[in-house]
Amino acid sequence: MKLKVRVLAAALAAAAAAAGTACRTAAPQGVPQTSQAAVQSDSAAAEDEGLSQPSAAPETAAARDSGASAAAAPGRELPAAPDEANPGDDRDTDDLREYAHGVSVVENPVSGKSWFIWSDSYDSGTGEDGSWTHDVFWQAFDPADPALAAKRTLIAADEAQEPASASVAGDGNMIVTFEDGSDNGDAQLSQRYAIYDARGGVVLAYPQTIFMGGHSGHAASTRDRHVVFWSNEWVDDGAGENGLGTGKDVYVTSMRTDGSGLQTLPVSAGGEERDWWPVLAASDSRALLVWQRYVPGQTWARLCCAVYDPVRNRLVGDVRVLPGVKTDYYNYSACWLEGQGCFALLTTQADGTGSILLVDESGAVTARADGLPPFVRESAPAVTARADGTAGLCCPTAPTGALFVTVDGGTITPGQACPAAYRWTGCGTAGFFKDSGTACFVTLGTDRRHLLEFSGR
Ligand SMILES: [Ca+2]
Ligand SMILES: [Ca+2]
Repeated sequence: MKLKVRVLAAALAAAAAAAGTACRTAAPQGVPQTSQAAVQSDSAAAEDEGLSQPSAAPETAAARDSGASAAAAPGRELPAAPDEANPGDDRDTDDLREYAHGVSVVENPVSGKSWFIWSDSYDSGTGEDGSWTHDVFWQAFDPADPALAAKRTLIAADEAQEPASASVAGDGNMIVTFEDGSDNGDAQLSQRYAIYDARGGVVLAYPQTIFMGGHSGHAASTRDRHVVFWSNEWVDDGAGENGLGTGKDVYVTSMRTDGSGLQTLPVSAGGEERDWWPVLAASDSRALLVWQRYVPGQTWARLCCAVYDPVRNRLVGDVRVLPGVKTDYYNYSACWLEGQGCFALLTTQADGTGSILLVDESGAVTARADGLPPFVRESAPAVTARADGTAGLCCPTAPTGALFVTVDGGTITPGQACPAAYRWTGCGTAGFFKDSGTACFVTLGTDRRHLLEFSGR
């Protein structure tokens, strides 16, 4: 049975919105000119309709004056209280991931199809014994005109399959991986996956198992390999977030895009270090592995990273413990910046500020920006390679809004800070650029998905 082994941190302190230039006032199509951020939610009705059925009309979250703080933004939408969102559902609310956990945006380079892939238990609820029930769902979307539509079941099994994490390789084959509470015998959990082709056909059907007992894994794909970074074992001694313990070791597994040639490497295993919550990003040929390392007596973690070569199944250089980073538990992400030749690592530090580090393919930290607004737990920024050669990022900021950032030749420049009414959860958020100046995010609320849009630079 999969219970709440990890609990969401106390809500991030509502740090004042970072000073920044106002967002461009030009509104996205279909949104009133007063809007700087549009919010669309998939209503329960939309969930009952066919895949191509348009979702409910977008609701507008408007901040009427440029530079207005999020707190002052009128007309905002906030998630309903959990007990309102789920009438008759007695799920407790200390860990919102009980409702939904893990979302990826996958844009297939071969078929041109794009999907949202995520885990939720919106309809299935929580078992009477408290066990989670998430299944994995998907929805196709048009990146140039994204909209929420009815969800379709990708993988359903007993207990919970979460957090879903998906990525696509150069030939269009896609891996979907998650921690699986189903059918594990004494192991209780396992890291499992399935592989699909460019059109969504099954290449390797669920359940494929990476490791019995494995948990918390995430996926990224190079041109010709899928990479899953996962954790093993749990140390339950009252340490870690809300006293629920920590993971112990982290391993990486890679395979060809059809799932053959599976190989595993211990990244940090054994020893005294307690390493967990492994996330990653991939370039054409390498993956940046990022995880947290427990610091005894503290309520923050060290952030560790390593670059992995999935063809040779070895690390490029050593494991690095990033100096001067005291990360808020679970609050970091990584992405590859096409055209810049580096990864970006985003983290929220224990003092409530955000940091971005650039890491090259050999694992060296080449640039760093601190003192940024805090980022949203379990959020992946939207990333674009601009025509002028720079990389544009749009990063969800806690508790609301988003920050545009430009990376150019090793320089990290914060751009516009965009207010919004929607209050992010830590359940999972994934971004993409709709056009060069508009970032969109699919994000998991307590009873439905939401789609948000920010215009700026
Ligand atoms: Ca399930
Ligand atoms: Ca260890």
